[in-house]
Amino acid sequence: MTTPTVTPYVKDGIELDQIWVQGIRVTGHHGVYAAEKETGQLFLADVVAHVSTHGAASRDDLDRTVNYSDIADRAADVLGGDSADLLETVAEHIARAILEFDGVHCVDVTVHKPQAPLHVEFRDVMVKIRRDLKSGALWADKRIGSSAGRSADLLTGRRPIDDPADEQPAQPVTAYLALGGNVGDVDAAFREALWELHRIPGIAVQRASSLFRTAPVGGPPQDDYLNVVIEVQTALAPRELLAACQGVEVLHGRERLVENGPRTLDVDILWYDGRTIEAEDVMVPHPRAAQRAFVLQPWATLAPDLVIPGAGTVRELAAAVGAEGVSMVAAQWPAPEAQADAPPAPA
Ligand code: PH2
Ligand code: MG
Ligand code: MG
Repeated sequence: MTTPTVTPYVKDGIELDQIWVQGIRVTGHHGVYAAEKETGQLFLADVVAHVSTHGAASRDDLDRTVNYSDIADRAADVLGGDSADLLETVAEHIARAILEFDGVHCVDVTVHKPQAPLHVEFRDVMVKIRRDLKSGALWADKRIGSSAGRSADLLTGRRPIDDPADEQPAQPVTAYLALGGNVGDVDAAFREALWELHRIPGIAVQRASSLFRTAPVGGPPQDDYLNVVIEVQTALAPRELLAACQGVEVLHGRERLVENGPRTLDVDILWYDGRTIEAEDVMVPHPRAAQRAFVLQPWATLAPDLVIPGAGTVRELAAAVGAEGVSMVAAQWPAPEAQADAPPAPA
């Protein structure tokens, strides 16, 4: 990550010091579109608090400075809190919250929305603001959010874990995702989705399975699906990875009208570091993966020896469910000629 410089803030003729917290990462529900509010996506914030650190340094005393862990908590509370339409609003709320800390005279806040629903390829969208006490004092009486009981661990910078679905891995881990769809140019949507996933901070797409055409399972009468399974390396917690998958679905205009109904793009987590997670919103391994030929047949071309906790290997399960209704349409996917502009090398 490149570290930009931040123009010093001058108070009483003296440049203040800066405390930085970069890449605070939370699933939020901000956006103009209803689907963004409902599904959520990744938001990131960078915060620079302008303070004088001389007093704290001379006495080596945390009470005389601003605890960066508190900065991170307040920013995370706003990112993950009440949904706003605009990034501008989110940035403003973070700035107000940080200015409430004693000793902070000015704050720079950048809010990133790398999965914003745009019509073109892009890397990131961000809004950057500077607010100082002169402007911030207006809101000093407004308390935003609460960080009660959510202080980060000072050594690791991570929050204490009260839910395994929020546990960020110490090192990137392997995960498998299933892609499916049966509306529009699904092959193109899959290839775009690889890019969209790959450019999310904390996800690196590694390999793809063969591509399969599959008869619809469940739901109303509908067209055949295309299905593929991909392998990623991820530094995201399971719930963050889910939000990233759902954000990519939103980019492809996915609407949830009928259960198991036709869709432009479905992205499901199949497997995450061999873990079992049973939260209401995050189930790993995918609860129906071990019964579905449209998942297992592609998966068996990518990771036959992988063990699905509590079920068996992908190869065994694929053999057990059989291949009725599913047929390979491309052993090598994305097609070799499409790979010049594809991010990952397929299997
Ligand atoms: N996804 C479903 C329901 N049914 N059928 C096929 N063939 N492929 C899918 O991806 C699929 C499905 C729910 O996600
Ligand atoms: Mg899904
Ligand atoms: Mg699904």
